[in-house]
Amino acid sequence: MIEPTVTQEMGDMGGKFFGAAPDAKKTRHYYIAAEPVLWDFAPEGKDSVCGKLLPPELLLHRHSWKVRYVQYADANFSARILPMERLGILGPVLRGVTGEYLAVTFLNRGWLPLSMHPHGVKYDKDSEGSFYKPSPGLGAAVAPGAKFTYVWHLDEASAPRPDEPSSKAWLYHSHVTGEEEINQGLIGTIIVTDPARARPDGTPADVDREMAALFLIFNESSFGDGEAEEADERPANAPTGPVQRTWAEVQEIMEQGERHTINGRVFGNLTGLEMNQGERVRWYVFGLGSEKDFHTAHWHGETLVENNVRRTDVVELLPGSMKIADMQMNNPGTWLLHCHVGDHMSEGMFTRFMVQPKGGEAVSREPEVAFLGMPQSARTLRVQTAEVVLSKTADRSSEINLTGQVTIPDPFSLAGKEFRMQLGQKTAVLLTDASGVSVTPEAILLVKNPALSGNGNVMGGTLNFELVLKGDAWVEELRQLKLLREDKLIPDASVRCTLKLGSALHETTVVLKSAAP
Ligand SMILES: [Cu+2]
Repeated sequence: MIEPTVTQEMGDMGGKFFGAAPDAKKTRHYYIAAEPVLWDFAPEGKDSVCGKLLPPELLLHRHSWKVRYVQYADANFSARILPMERLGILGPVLRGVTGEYLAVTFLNRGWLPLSMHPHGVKYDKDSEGSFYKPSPGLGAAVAPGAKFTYVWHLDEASAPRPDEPSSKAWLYHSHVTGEEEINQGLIGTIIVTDPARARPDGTPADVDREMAALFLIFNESSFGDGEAEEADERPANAPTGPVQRTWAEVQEIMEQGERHTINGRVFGNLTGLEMNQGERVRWYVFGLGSEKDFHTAHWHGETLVENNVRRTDVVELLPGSMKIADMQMNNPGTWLLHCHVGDHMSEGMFTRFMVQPKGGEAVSREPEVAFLGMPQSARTLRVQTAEVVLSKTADRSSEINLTGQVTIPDPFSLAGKEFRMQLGQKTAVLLTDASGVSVTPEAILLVKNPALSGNGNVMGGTLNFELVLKGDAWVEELRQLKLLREDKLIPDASVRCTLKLGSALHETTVVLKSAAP
């Protein structure tokens, strides 16, 4: 058991870079907590790529308790940022341009000392986030409940060289002990962009979209490498006691517990890899894990240029690899992305990416934000549809139908919690029962979480809802906001929407659409 370097009682002793606060104008502040999450390796519950059932072992053990890096909107650590679907288990993307600082306030909500250790960037000993002798820094082992602000400098030595692509990605991960924390899911990435080749918002100017893919075999067997090696040293037919197992038995158990993932998902269950024909897409590709983790990422349908040097459709990855490959989307369709190592592929290390044809049907749902870790993706509330039904008959009232997502502390009990939605100046206050339903004369709320359990606990930090705002008073509010003209919505009508849930305030802009007649 490691003695923490920072405890809750000490408060946040970080925030410095070699003894001084970094220049505030050049600093981007992030709030990241490590939190227990019940992770689902295959949320669809099937292999829709091959049209098959999942293997029995996986069907039985689709979920595992993981500890993940979760981003919050501010220092209150109450409003979670909605994770991007395509990142899967990867933590929040932290980014900046060369010369900037990242200040990362880390809160450990796990049960063991944890840390954040970055690759590539410049840090002093306290912000290294790694525990080893002699004299580990303050951020080396943050105790459960404790906070520490790491400061990392995106200096020249962390930046892309002129002959490299305009942005590069580094891994960060917990590094108190090492491997087990990565297997827990404590992994994320830092993107550094060359300002000479960046847009004003700091995104690389020569690409239109970013993707990230981590190839990693998670070990869910509860055996570490130690047990496997110990069994290795035993003669094949040595007598085994109740605890001692033969090499073959250990191998069997280890293999049953392997999850061959891309971003923590298996058998095509990583979704959100959507792009458009004509776009230039940058892939940040990573490998991590142990001696079985040699992977060959292979894309169907398109080729890539790796690191500005060679054209390929396979990127080789060893544990700890961080590679960049650019793809010009010329070939619309749905294509496979998989590891080309035979048994990894058959164990589920594959998914699909979608290239939408130009001028074709729009994607069925709101496409994800093009760049990773940008403010417009840092949302805690997302309203996916907002339909306005304007009734002209007396027997039916007008209504606004909303569907959306909001993040909540994990786990969270719905019963008796106020759901306070404000549109313009008008507010609906709803108190749900344990089944997630609330009905008032002015609104109906339905919480739609598959994991909603009998006592009204929502797991997983994301709450999906349907909300009907009933009555002409809501339409009157839209009229006050000048969003109606001659009893029709004006084009591109949008309204500010805030939701208070518990102590957290969530905000977003909602684009209103007229319901089909
Ligand atoms: Cu592989």
